[in-house]
Amino acid sequence: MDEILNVSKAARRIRKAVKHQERIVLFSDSDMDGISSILILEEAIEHIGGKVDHMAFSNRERDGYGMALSVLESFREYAPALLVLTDLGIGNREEIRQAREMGFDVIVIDHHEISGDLPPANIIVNPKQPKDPYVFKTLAACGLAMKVAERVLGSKATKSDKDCIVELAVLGTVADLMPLEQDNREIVERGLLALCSSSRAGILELRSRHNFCLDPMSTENLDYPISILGARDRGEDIPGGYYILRATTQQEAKNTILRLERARKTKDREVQKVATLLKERIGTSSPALIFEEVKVSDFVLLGSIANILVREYDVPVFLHKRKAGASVGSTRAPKSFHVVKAMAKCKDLLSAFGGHPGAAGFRVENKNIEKFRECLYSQCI
Ligand SMILES: [Mn+2]
Repeated sequence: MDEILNVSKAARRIRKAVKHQERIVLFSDSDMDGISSILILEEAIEHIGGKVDHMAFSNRERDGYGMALSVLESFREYAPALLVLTDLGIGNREEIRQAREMGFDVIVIDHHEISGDLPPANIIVNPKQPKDPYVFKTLAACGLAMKVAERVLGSKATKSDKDCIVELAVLGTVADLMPLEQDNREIVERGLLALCSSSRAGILELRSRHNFCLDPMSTENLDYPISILGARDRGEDIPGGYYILRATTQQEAKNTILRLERARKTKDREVQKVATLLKERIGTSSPALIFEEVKVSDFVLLGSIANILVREYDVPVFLHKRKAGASVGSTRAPKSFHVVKAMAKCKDLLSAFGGHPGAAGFRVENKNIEKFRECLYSQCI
């Protein structure tokens, strides 16, 4: 069976970087899929005797969608180096062009929809790219990172090495709501078993607080660990989920878990409150599309609020938080509506956008908001 395009090539390039002691920089989205992806690669690199020199996670509220130029600028001191982007990057044409100019070799491991030309990265792993022969297209980024990491480890990888990878991949795959079929089904089956026999301190501590290894094992049991590990950690450069999964003792993991449990409760309250306010605002009208400015403490709450509205009204939902100059937004939609294609039709009005057919993000200058709204509406009537 065909392999996903460039999986082996990416693995060879990473091995080469380790062998020649090149500097390695990893950059990822900060959600569960991104955290899983970065950990899978970092641990594979360490396993073959290498090290990651710098690692960072995107801050969507501050930097928008993908890799911002300001973020790239903060990597400059590491060039020349191998820069690996996971769970983002497929839309960062200009940023990757500049990264190459700075002296980075760039690998993009991303599963987001491709609109327009591919970025000028050295190696791109994304089954959605035109020439990719692989039949199954809907792996999470961590599923792709897993395939690369398994190649990095090579034939010497033991079952326990592979378990360490797949227990991370199941978390990102389930959190990213990937269809649980074919490759993903295998990741889930193996991953649940691996999680439930894991010796990772953070996993043991999570299990001791809330046993998610019930019989029968099911992805629904992962709601608790994912809600903690995938919590967007406001103001933190490195998300707490990363620290929990890297912790060497349960006590070390516990401190972060307690902090994130508190944060989750506060977040849930705010999500419910704002969703209720919006429902009151929309009332009993039956809108073709919901497009609203929302006041929230944190941009990352928009996705959860939009999910509630999609369930309630069954129409595409675009929510944005206004900031000086530009607004950042999050969108969710029922299956019948492709949000990335819809935004692509309005792309001249947007400074950035990208994501999946049913869940994506955007950044729009405040002066263009009304036109953007009209552009979307015109596609819904
Ligand atoms: Mn993802």
